[in-house]
Amino acid sequence: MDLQKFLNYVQAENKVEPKDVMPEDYRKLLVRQISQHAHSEVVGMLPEANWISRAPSLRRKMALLAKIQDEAGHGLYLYAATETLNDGTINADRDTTYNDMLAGKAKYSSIFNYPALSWADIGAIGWLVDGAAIMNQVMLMGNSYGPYSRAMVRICKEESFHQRQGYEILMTLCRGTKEQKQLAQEALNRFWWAALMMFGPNDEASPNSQKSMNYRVKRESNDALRQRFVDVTVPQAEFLGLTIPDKSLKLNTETGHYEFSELPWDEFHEVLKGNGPCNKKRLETKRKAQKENAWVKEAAIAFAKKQNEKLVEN
Ligand code: BYC
Repeated sequence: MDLQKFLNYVQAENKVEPKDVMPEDYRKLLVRQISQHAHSEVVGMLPEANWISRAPSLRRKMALLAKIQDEAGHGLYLYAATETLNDGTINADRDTTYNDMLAGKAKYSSIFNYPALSWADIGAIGWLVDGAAIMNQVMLMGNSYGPYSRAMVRICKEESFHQRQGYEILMTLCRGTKEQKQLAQEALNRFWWAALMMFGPNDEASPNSQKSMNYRVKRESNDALRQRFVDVTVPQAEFLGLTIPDKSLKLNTETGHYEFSELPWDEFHEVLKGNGPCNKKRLETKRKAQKENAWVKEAAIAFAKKQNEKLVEN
């Protein structure tokens, strides 16, 4: 495999497809990132699912249910995209990657290790978490691996509904009573730093960035995307009448960008090590669901086998 030829190919904006020859470390990087992305989608359903039965109206419940179902769909697209990278040397099938996550060997986004404590948190998740995810995923639509890039196009369309759903919940709370507005402010306080950490470590502390950029998986750096997110989100908070919980936040009129405080990186590393507020609970919930729902998978496999046998007979 001529590495330089491959780099020239992806850097000229060509797409790599599953059966194409590709460097082993490109394949590995993709399996790591796409499967972790898939895990984030399915673990990300948990904090919100906790509020389905407590949504304040039927309309809110329907919108939340639809959003959570979308996340399951995103997980499916992404596990399917990961499986296209199975080549006999790297095992990228769904059971393997999923079990790596259940065993705590594979990561999922740090943000889903925080609890959703009030209804306003559901608004903050849509506005900030889906908002941050869109910022990252719009960039990923242009990544060099065909199946990942196409999955991103579809996912981004759905994410923009999710973001608006969250913002609208907060807009309603902010136009409500003093207590409702206070709930919205507390949700922003809880989710602001955790949302900024979704973009990953600072560029100089990001071991995967350089390779990922060379291979055109990442198109922009962690810090560049984080800055863009802050720049678009601060005016949205002002419109809601909420205060970003960062005393150092200020607009630099020369650059046109907001300057903000250093992130709480110790907390980020603790969450990645499994010591966040909900890491253990999230994995326990997923392990329990896998055990209790194993019969569904067995029934689906038995049904598919029967259908195949019928096809062969005819
Ligand atoms: N959380 O070298 P770096 C959603 C890890 S779900 C946990 O910068 P990279 C939604 C990183 O993996 C959408 N781990 O890495 C669903 C690496 O460790 P490994 C979620 C993190 O890959 C339901 C190490 O730190 N979006 O929208 O170049 C409800 C060093 O980092 C995090 C995605 O999954 C983190 N925040 O860049 C609502 C996007 N940050 O793997 C909403 C896809 C870093 O070497 N992923 N790490 O052991 C990416 O774009 C990139 O993987 C990242 C990190 C930007 C996250």
